[in-house]
Amino acid sequence: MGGAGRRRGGAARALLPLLLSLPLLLLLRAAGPGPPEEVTCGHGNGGCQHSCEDTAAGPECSCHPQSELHVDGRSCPERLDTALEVTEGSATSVADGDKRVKRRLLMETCAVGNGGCNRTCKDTATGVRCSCPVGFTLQPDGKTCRDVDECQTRNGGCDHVCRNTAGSFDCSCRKGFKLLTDEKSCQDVDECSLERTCDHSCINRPGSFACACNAGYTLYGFTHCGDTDECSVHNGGCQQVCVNTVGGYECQCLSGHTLHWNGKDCVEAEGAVAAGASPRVSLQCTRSAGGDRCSLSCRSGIHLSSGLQEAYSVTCGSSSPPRSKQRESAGSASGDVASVRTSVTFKLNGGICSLKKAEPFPEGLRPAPPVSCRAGTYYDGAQERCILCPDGTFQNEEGQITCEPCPRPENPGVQKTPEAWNVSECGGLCQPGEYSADGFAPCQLCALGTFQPEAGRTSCLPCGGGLPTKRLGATSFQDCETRVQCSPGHFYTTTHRCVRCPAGTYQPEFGKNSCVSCPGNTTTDFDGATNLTQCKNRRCGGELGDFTGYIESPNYPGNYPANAECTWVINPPPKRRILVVVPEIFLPIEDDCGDFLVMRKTASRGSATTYETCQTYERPIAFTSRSRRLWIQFKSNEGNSAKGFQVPYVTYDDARGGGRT
Ligand SMILES: [Ca+2]
Ligand SMILES: [Ca+2]
Ligand SMILES: [Ca+2]
Repeated sequence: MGGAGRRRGGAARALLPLLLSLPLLLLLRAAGPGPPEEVTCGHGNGGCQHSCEDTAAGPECSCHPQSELHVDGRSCPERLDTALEVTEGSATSVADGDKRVKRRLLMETCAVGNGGCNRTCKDTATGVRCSCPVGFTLQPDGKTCRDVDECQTRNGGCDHVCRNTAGSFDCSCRKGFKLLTDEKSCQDVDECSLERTCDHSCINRPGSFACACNAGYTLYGFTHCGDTDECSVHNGGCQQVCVNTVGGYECQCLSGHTLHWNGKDCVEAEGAVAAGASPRVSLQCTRSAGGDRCSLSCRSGIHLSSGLQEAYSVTCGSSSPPRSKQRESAGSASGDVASVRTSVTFKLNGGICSLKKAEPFPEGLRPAPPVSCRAGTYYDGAQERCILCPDGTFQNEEGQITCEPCPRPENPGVQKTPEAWNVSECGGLCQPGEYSADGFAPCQLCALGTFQPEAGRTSCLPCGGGLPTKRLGATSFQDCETRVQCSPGHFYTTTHRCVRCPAGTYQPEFGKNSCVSCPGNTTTDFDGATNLTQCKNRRCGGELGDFTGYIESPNYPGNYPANAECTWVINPPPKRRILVVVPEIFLPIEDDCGDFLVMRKTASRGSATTYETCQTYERPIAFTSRSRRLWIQFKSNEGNSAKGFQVPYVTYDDARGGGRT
């Protein structure tokens, strides 16, 4: 009430000069007795406080608009304040309307119930005034504040997502973009600038990225490159021996034969071997319990490299130096040996030696380069455009970065076509479905019961099992009239059955007679795989670095394999503690927590546990380990799989010194 009291006192003070002037005016009136004197406006304003007008009955007073003529007919008290002060004295003489005015003036102040204002209240000469903070608007009632939905106007200025909040709004960006410091603009994340994004090449794209592998490698798990086992399908197209190597493969020929210029066929050696010719290789296989025993003889150096599981790759001779990345087994031997004879056990697919050509990139997984160059051209990174294949080269695939050299005919008179999009355009080559003694025209169609998918070949492949073809000149095994149509995940055998692709291989297509080996060190969880994504790297676990490192689920960021069991140990140096960040973790939601990640002090279940989850969390969390060392385990069951996790950690100096151990 202090405010109201002051207000009333203020009004009284304003009236004071008027009240003081009243006795003087009354005095003037009282001086009236005696001889009647002519009173006019020209004399003392006729006694009027404001305006005076001479009439027949004498001067008539009136007041300025803000004032009201007093009952004395002369003075002009201020209209509003007069009413107020008068009502103070004699409540019975005022109208009800005046009561309301009084209540408003006396009671409605910011001190009482915030003046009815929703947010900010301010006293003014004409009453309270409500206002709202930034982000709110005052409603028509003059009191209530309501949030402004900024997102309704031009999306709040946000590039991507606008989310309205009380009094404000938030911009956010779609996955693969980051919010800039203006908190509105979104910019693509350049994943390629980060370490470990791709094994080989990385291609940044707006909102995403793609990985690509060097020739001879197959992309798996989205970012990894594993050697393509070209020999797993159609024997790599080799007529006799196919030798898979890391990043490539090689066709070789048996004793008495030399490799044809097409690198795949073998031709009978005539007379003496020309100087500098390909090293001759002799491979003879015999069936015995558990597999085929092969006897190999080479003229010069031999390189052995262990392959997948029980399979072994054999490279003979010195025509191509062993690749630096090639793993050599303990039994490898190399040197200037005139003739090496060794015995090697090969892993063979269902006893079939001749397999189909691999398709390293299934549809949809193959990454495209920034500019997709058509067949017959290649992408020049320096010029950033597509260039026609130069004379004597060809390119039969889109979006490549090189052109392949055309094969050289033994007859140099055969001309070559520039800008070739297919090896068969190099000039004079036999087309797919054809063959000739040297691979060049004139060519013959493949006989019934045989097919040839490649150009420039000297022979055709048999359908096997006595199967016929519908026509001459067949180009693929699908032209062979099989007795059943095999579905993906199966291959056709010479016994006319469809057999599930063995573990470690897959087949995405119908009607094939082979399965494709998984790339690199990957394998499938089960047999009958239909897709390259079912090839997974199972490697995981181990002792981790002292200061910094990361753990990731096997095959990350591809789905992790079934029945995985990985154990890591972080053992920091004395007086250091472990800080772990889990940016996100993807585990399928299962009732029984079949797949889980746990971090605790030791392998013992009762030891101090820092982290344990069997669920997906997409929001990042960071925590300090409860124990000085960490034992980390990830286990998956046979059920659903998911992307898993990549969890970085650092160890830091624990300044406090003490703490749990
Ligand atoms: Ca808002
Ligand atoms: Ca990107
Ligand atoms: Ca290879």
